[in-house]
Amino acid sequence: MRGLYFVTDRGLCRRKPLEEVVIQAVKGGASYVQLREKDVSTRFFVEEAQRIKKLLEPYKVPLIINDRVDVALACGAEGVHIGQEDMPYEIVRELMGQKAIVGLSVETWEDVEVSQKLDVNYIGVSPVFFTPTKTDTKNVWGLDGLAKIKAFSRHPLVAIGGINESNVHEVVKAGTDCIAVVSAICAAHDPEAAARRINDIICSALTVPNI
Ligand code: TZP
Ligand code: MG
Repeated sequence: MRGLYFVTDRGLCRRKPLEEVVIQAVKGGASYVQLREKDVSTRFFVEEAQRIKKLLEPYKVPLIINDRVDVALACGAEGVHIGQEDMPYEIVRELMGQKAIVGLSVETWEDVEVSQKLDVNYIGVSPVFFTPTKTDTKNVWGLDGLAKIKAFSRHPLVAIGGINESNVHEVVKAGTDCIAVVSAICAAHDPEAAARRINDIICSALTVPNI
């Protein structure tokens, strides 16, 4: 896991179709897309996931489904992202298979410790900063918390929460491998340009050529 990871939020998309925002984010440099839906029917979620899976194929960008293993399996997604209250990791792995990307959010230090015993593909450090996009979180890690997790964890880190152009450089420098962004892309007037600016900062902070 490396680079920019775009997480969707249909409510923040400024009346643009979600599919359009996803493609713009990818054109701007997102290396992963997570489809996150909290208020749609299962039928809608599956059909949307199937459409987005097809759209992403030419770009070779993996699709990761938030929370719902059934939806991930139904659309053939490359991965699933689970939180501490979702299906237990071992069952997710069993259902998704060894090749799938399985990410797990960590909200407390205990979550970080427990995650070390699991073969997750990454842990989502959630949230790094306060964010109005998701308020039912336990603890804000801050840059110090992120650096502490980096020093301790054997898993790649995906930092999420309140990250935008103005702070992404310092978040990468604190040690994360990957940056997940919702509103800084979804709610931008030009999501492609916003993704490109954020990705450029990530790539220069990682001191690697643009991903
Ligand atoms: N998980 C932890 S914070 C968050 C999620 C899904 C939302 C991040 O949204 P934003 O707009 O990038 O702060
Ligand atoms: Mg969840």
